[in-house]
Amino acid sequence: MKRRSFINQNSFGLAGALISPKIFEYSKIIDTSKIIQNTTPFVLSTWNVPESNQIAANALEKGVSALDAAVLGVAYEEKNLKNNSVGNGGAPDRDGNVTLDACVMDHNGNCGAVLAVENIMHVAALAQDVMEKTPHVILAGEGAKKFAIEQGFTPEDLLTESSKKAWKEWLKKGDYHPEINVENHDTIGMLCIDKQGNLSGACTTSGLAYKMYGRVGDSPIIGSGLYIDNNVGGAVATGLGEEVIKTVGSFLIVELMRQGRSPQEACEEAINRILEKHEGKPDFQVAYLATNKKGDIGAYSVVSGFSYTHNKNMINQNTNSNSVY
Ligand code: SD4
Repeated sequence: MKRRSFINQNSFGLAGALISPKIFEYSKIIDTSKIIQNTTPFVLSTWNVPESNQIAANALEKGVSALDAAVLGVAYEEKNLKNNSVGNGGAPDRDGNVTLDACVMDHNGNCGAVLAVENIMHVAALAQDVMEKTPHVILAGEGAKKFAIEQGFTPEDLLTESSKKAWKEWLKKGDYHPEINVENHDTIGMLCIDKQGNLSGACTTSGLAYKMYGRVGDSPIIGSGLYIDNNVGGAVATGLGEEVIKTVGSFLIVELMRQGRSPQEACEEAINRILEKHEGKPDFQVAYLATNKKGDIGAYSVVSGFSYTHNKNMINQNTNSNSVY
């Protein structure tokens, strides 16, 4: 079964993930003699997303690759109408268009991204298709949508009644200050390590609520919203994308780890790079989450309130936030 039809047909409930045909399909094609049995599947995500992590962890347990597990895990949030920063139900731009951004990166350094895509819910899977089925890394806007439809994705209206209502409320003031604070963002960045010991990741978002039409943040930019080096570790970002892009945050964190910093030290240094440019207390949030190849975790944010989900061996641990304040 192709990824899209799986995604479209599956409710992504936990039970669905446990018995998914895709997972059985994967377990059939994997040569289990090559699996390093003592490597623990590892899932790490921004924000409080136990269902997404569980789905990815279940997939990893079955021997699915880290990349496929991450795409599968974030797809739950892309479909989750309660998450208004990702996929279906994501907050629109100031003109009422829901435009989505996503990227993926695998253990070989391959990557794919889609920018400002409309009407396609599962943009992380689409980014994976860009990576695997085109000679390119990035497709944007109408071109990305056209490619999605060619690949079998179903176009749909992603502006839900509640997102529309919130947008109409925002329009009353029409105050154009891209909003990003502790409460209103849930971009999902997910890092997975599979049974082969390979690290991959995915990042998916609707971006800033009420952004300008065509605005793209850090989330689909390789090195900013996500970066993986299978010899070192990986990092993901959430928060005000402009600040992440200016400091190429995720790449910076991985490079700092390469130079010997722990994931925690690397995340703190990357936040400090941002803070150095802002006198006084910044009125925005940026948060980083990282792991090295051993599975040591780092997390740090400009403002307290960042949470992440660490799912190791099918155990969900919703851990607390780190902050400079
Ligand atoms: C962006 N980093 O578009 C994203 C926003 C975000 O949860 O993280 N929202 O800038």
